Amino acid sequence: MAVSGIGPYDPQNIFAKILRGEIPCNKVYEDDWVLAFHDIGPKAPSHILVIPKGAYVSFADFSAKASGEEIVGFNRALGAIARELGLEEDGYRVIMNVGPNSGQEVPHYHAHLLGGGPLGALIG
Ligand code: DGP
Repeated sequence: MAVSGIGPYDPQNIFAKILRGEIPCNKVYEDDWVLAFHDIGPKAPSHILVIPKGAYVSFADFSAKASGEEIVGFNRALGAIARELGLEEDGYRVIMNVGPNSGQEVPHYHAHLLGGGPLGALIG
């Protein structure tokens, strides 16, 4: 079900459960700021979800409320994961869905990191 990108945070959302270890995931990276794991329904040869450890509904919520340390930590980790997975040479795409128009399904901020093969043009 589509959700608002800025509504109250639901601690029972599926990614909150993954963060608490209540539901398993195929983890690729973890540090103080983020957890990264394989998407359950990959849309590219490599499709990783990178989520902050803090409770944010979406990019809109995160960009407005997270501390500078959290924002830097998240973005540095996102870039490092792409590098470590070998996605930089041929390129990759990062997508953050926010709210109903985007089709955001899980109300915990996440970046989709897509690569490992041609992705097709979204724009242009
Ligand atoms: P979005 O539409 O941006 O909210 O994307 C949510 C993504 O989360 C979607 O690509 C499927 C993925 N997903 C949903 N439930 C699970 C889960 O339990 N485990 C994993 N690994 N991915 C999930």
